[in-house]
Amino acid sequence: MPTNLPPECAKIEEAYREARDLGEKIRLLEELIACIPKHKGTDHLRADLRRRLSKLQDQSASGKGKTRIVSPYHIDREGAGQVVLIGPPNVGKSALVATFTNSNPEVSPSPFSTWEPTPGMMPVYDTQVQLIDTPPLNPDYVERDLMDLIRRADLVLLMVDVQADPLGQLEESLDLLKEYRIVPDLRRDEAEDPYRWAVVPLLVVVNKVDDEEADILLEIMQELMEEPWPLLPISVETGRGIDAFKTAVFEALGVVRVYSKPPGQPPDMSVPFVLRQGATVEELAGRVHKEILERLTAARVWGSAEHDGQMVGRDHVLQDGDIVELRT
Ligand SMILES: Nc1nc2c(ncn2[C@@H]2O[C@H](COP(=O)(O)OP(=O)(O)OP(=O)(O)O)[C@@H](O)[C@H]2O)c(=O)[nH]1
Ligand SMILES: [Mg+2]
Repeated sequence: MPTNLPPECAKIEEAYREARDLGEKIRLLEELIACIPKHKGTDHLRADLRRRLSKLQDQSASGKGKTRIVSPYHIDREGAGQVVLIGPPNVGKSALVATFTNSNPEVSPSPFSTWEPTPGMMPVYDTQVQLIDTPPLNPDYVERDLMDLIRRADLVLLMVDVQADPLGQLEESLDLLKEYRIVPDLRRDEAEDPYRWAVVPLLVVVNKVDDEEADILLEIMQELMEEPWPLLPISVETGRGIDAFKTAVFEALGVVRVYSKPPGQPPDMSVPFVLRQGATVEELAGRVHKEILERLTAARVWGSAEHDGQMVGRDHVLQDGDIVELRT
């Protein structure tokens, strides 16, 4: 919610958010734009709202508006997990998604260039992780749907710029999340009411650590840091730290890859089943086929069992890289 809008605009804004009818949304957005005082401080906000308006007008012209409006922030989870990339303007969020996934959000030297979330799939090992680029965190205009996306995420990556004021960016971003009752797991004690607050797994990505000179900035950041934030230093531009970044993201998702093998045949090593850590043979069977789950008697496991091909029961806990032959 814009914190510095005149009260009459805030009311229109509220109504705009609540509206589910496209015509109504367009009318309220036009009213909102007219209401906002025109000065330099509101430039970005007004530009952002005008872009939204033109998008809604396009939708209306193409006739899509007869159905309910689906928020662009409702993104179906795909692959090994949904990772939401957030942070202040201009830190390189879109650059990361554009460089390491199959999607291509706009990258720009000027801040506030992204105004809509864009998901892409990032290959990690032999799986794909869903990485979502988002508009910058902006205390003047918070999209509630973005906060909901963050709450639902399997993992949140908060990106800061080592060449700017990374610790300031970190604190400001966390303050904003806290206003919306979201805290990172490192600060779970700050969640006042476990039912209304969301505790999210969060890693801090420090971008633009391009070279040795930038390493010094990173060291300074680490020295000044008062909490043990899990830092992932990278440079999207030069590719430094990217492999370690991908590995850390995969590990933080808390999943394992398991390969299934039909009896008497070699395993299919091309596409693993991705299960949560702690998942059992039974859960794998359910994933492969409902019928297999019903008829499952035992399984042979290569990897986490004491010896290769050992017979295990339904509740054997699988490990990353296991090969499993399900017996029915
Ligand atoms: N030196 C350096 N510049 C980078 C790096 N990654 C991105 N940039 C530049 O930083 C600027 C901002 O990049 P974006 O990806 O548009 O940043 P963003 O976080 O998506 O910005 P908003 O959409 O405004 O929130 C662009 O000029 C990029 O080329 C990096 O690793 N090193
Ligand atoms: Mg962007």
